[in-house]
Amino acid sequence: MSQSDIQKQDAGHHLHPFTNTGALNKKGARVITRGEGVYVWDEDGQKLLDGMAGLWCVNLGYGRKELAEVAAAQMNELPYYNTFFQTTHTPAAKLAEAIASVTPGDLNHIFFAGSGSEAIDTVIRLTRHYWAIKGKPYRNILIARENAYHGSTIGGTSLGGMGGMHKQGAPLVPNIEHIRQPYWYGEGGDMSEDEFGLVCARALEDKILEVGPDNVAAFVGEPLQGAGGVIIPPATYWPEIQRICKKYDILLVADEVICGYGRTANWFGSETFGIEPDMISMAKGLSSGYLPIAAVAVGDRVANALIEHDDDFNHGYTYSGHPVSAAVALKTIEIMKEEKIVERLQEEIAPYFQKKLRETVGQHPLVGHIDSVGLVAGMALMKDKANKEAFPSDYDIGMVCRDHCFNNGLIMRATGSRMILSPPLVISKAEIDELCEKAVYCLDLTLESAKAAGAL
Ligand code: PXG
Repeated sequence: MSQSDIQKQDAGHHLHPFTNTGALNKKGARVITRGEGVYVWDEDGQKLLDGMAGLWCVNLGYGRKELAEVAAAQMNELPYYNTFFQTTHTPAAKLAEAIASVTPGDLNHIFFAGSGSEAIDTVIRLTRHYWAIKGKPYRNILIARENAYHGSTIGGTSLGGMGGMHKQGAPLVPNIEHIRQPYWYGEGGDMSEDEFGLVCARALEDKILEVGPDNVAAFVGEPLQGAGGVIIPPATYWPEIQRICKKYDILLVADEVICGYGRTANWFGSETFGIEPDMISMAKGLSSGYLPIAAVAVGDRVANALIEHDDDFNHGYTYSGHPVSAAVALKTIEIMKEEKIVERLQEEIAPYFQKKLRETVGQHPLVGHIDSVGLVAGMALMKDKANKEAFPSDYDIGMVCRDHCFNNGLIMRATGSRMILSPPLVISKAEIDELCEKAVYCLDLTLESAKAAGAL
């Protein structure tokens, strides 16, 4: 197959993230050229239903003129100014207030960053700095979970629990510990979901006691693990985590880079799972992915300590609160309110998605289990679902399925042997039907491929 000019330029000069670049260069990257609603098109004119909303972010769908227009207007008015030296600007101030209007509890103080990874670095520095202000600098251990994703900077990599990432670019940031993940279908054995949730949460207490309660700054967790495969914790998990954090006076941080802005059919996953965090990190859906922007919403406890402490917080980014990104994020929040995106999800679209997915994809012989909430789902592909037997590790069933999807008009992401869906929140019922129909067809093709390869 001959490569297009774009593919050749790309192969010649572009180092892709999380990619085996040498292997990709040989076949050429798929070139995506435009998007509209829940669809994108590639260079060959193939229309793809984007079941991943880009990378979990294009929540309002592609082609939103209002977002493009506010960006252009802001670029003409003030394309850049910083928020460092006792200055601010209208988009940053307005956006801080708008974010505070949708965050739960007392998370009313907003620190801006450019990406989710930067927001996580802010979390690491701010939680440690808080305890230093409080006269306890030794409280600097952060606890997170195995198979968590918290970004790809050295801070995000260290806090995340992805083994493959830890191996590259080490040594990592010190004083970060990990506990087991609450993946009931994969690791729950004979335990009930509720029992397993408690066991996994109590791993936090064990870790706190192991390292010493007075050395721990914070626990950080995604309400549901997104990049880890859409691992949704049992109902008992978060209340127990909350109880343990309170007992030992440990800050609780919800990393809502994926869950925030409607993904779980509430503004924030913390509401869905009953978490009362001291901080929330957010990005992606904040601007519907149209421009890079992220933030950490900080509750009164930490914010007041920072405000009352008469000294600079020596932290920030050139693009903290970037005016054009902030204007687009502000418009995104306005559209979400005006179009009642969250209400529509709660009342209509999320229940429809869940039901349809279970009645179609869930019945497929390859699909052992579906984890889903709101408009996000993870499906475990199994060799023998009745006996819960997984595919052998040398057969990458997820990649086989992902390729069939891509070649047949559907974007579905694979994490190991789990297939992931996280479509734009504006998806219609008819588009959900189309998504499920395509997914079943591609699963049929996957089954045939697995048989042909002798993996079944
Ligand atoms: N926290 C969470 C929970 C995330 O999902 C980040 C932090 C980092 O955000 P930035 O903006 O720095 O990428 C993320 C990002 C995947 C995938 O393959 C997921 C993410 C990023 C890239 C790929 O599922 N999540």
